[in-house]
Amino acid sequence: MNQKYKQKHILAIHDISCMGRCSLTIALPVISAAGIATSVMPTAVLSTHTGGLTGYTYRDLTPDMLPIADHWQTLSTSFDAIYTGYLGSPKQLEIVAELIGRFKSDSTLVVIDPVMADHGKLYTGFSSDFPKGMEALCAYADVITPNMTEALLMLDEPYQQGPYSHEYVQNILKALAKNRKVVLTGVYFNDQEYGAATYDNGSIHFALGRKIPGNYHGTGDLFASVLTAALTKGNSLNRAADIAVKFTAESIERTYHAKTDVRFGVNFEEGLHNLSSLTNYH
Ligand code: PXL
Repeated sequence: MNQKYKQKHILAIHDISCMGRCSLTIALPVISAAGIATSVMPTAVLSTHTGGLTGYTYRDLTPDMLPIADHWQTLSTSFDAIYTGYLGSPKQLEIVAELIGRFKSDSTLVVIDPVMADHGKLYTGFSSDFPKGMEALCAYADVITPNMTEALLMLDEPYQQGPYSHEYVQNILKALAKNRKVVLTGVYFNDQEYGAATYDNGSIHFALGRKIPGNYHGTGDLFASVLTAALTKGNSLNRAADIAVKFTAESIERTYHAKTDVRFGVNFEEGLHNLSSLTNYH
């Protein structure tokens, strides 16, 4: 292999929600459009995601995860990043820790999005002890990307609605850091701007875009997928967060103007043609 032309390769571990853009139906197109080869490990197949939709089917793929990994280990493959999102059970948290042990090399970036809650509530199907298990998995991460609800659950603190003070956000970042980088989403200090705050070895950065009314499903997955792609291409944490906020805010804005049902996610597809150049290393 000619290293100069070596393409980056990411392993994305999330569910497939067949309809209602989130998890792998976002991670795969987004990371691919950024120019990065994407291998996927699906954790479950659902007819739709569980947010605001009822009657969905759920096929648990836990028994397939280690056999898939066993096969890959015969192929001498390597990953520049391992990126995990929605994991449906405590058993899957354990399996993902094992997969990181098997596939992480010194140069592999581990991004864990502790997907489990939003707007002050755990997602349907998660028990109240799940955040403890997710917090334990996050010990394996180089970067974690919780939203405000997930961050407070990991810290065992009560949920607070925004707008927040700078001091409040800084304290959450510091409490979560523990030798890893933190990108906290759902951060806002007023009704004009909305975005993320990063924490890297004591330094804090705010990446904010225009605040658009409404709660749009799948935006956490979109943000974390763009962030992971930008980091894997060598961008700094702060630049990656700026890129991910810009791309996510533009996708929300398109959806806001189209007035589509927010449960089906945001129109990120019409931004994909720019994503490769947007995420290039600067
Ligand atoms: O977007 C996060 C997510 C991912 N996967 C499934 C979900 C959710 C949020 O509700 O239900 C299955």
